[in-house]
Amino acid sequence: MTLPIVPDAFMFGTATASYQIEGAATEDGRCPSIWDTFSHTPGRTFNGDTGDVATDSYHRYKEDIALLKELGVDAYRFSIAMPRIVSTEGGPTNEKGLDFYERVVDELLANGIKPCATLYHWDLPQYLGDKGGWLNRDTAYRVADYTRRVAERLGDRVDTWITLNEPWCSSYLSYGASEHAPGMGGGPVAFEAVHHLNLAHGLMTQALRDELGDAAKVAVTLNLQFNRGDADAVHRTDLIGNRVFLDPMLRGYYPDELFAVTRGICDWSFVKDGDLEQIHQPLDLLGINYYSTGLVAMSDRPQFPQSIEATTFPGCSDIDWLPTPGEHTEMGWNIDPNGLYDLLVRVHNDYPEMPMFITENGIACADELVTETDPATGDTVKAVHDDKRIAYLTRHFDAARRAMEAGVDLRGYFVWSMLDNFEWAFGYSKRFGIIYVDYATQERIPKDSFKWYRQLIASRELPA
Ligand code: LGS
Repeated sequence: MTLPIVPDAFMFGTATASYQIEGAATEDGRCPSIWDTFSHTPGRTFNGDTGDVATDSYHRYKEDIALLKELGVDAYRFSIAMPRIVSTEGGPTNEKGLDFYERVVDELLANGIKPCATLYHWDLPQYLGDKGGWLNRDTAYRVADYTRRVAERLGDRVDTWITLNEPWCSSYLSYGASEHAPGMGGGPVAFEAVHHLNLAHGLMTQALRDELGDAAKVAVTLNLQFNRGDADAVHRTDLIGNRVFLDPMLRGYYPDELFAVTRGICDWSFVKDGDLEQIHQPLDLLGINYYSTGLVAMSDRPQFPQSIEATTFPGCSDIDWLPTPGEHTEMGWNIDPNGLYDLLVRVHNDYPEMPMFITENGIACADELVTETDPATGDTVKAVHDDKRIAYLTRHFDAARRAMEAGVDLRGYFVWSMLDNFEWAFGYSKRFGIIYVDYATQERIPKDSFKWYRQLIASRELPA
C-alpha cells in the first residue's frame, strides 16, 4: 500500500552543512572556526583531512543548485557559517559573508527551491572557542546576536530557520568525549555545554521572532537516540540523550530525574533563574536526524568502558553498549528502519502538538566510480551504482510513510547528503552523497540513488 500522494506542502529535500562543503576557508573575511583548528591539529581527523577546500561549494554553488533543480527537490537544507558573518569578536557584520548566503538563497528561489537555513552546524568562531566555547554562557548570547544579523538580511527569503544542528554532538561529542571540536574529553562538564546550547536555542528563537514576527517558521534539529534493550538502560539513555533537550525546549523544564541521576557529577549551578523561560519558546517544527539505533543494558561493569559511548555519556557509566545485530553501514552503524518509525511515533506520543520533519537521513557506502557505455546512447559515461543506498533510503522512506499513517504529523524529509563531503573526524573517507564528488577535479557525478530520488520526488508517493 502506498500513502496517497503526499501533501503539496511536504518538503522533499537534501541537506548539507557549511564546513563540510564550502571550502574557501580564508576567503572574503571568514575567520577560523573551532573546526579549522581541530582539523588542522595532527591526529584529530582521518588522514589529517580538513575543510579548507571541501567540495568547493563556496565557488560552485550555482552548479550545485542546478543539480538540485534537476533532482526536483522542494527544499534545500544548508547551514550558515558564523565565522563568515561575525568574523571578529563583537565586531561589525562582515557584509561579504552575508552577500554569499544572499546569492545562495536567491539562486535557490530563482530555481523554485525553498531555502532551509541552519544557523549553527558546529563551526563556532575560534575567538569564542578561545573563551571556552559552549562552556561559556556568553557564547549563547553571541550566537543569538549573530542570528539577529542574519535574520535582518535574509529574513524575507528563508523559508525555514533551524537554530541548532544536533546539540547532542556539540556538547557530548565535543566536551564529554574528544571526537568533535574542540575535543575536550571532559565527561560531566558536557552538561554545561548542553545547558548553554539549550539557552542559545531559546535566545536564537527569540531573535528570529523579534526580527521576523510570528510568521517565521522556526525549528531545531535533534539527533534523538533511539536505543533498544533493557528497559532501565533505554530509559536512562533517553533521559541523558533526548529529554535533556526536548523537555526544556518543548516543555520548559529539566526532568527532576536528570538531577537525581547526575548527583555527584554535576550540580547544575549553571542553570540561572529565568533560563528555562528563555529556552522554552514556541516552535513550528521539530527536526529529527536519524541514522541508526543502539542496543543497551544495565551493567555493574560496562563491557566497553573505553568506548565512545561510555566517555560521551556522563551519567551513563553503568550502561553497556552492546554490539548491534543485523546489517551495518560503512560507518559501522546498524541499519534499523523500524527505529525511525518507533522514534517518530514515540516523539509524537510524548509531544503530540509538534509537527516534525526529518532533517537528515542517509548512509555512507563504499561507492565506486565506474566508467561504462550508456546502452541508450553508446556514449562513455561515469556512474556510481549505489544499490545499497537506494535500499536503505527506500526502507526509511517506507518507515516514514508508516509513521504518517499512524498519525505522525511529518512535514518533510531531507536526505543526507546532497553530495559527498567532509565527514568531520572521518574526513573524506566516508561518502554519504547522492552525488559523487571526485575530489581531485571537483567533478560531480550523480549516483543511481540521485536518479531514484528524482523519480520518488516526481511521483510524490512514499515507497511501500
Ligand atoms: O555529516 C553528518 C552526518 C553523518 O552522520 C552531519 O553533519 C551531522 O549533522 C550528523 O551527525 N550526521 C550523522 N550522524 C549519524 C550519527 C550516528 C551515530 C551512531 C553511533 C553509533 C555508535
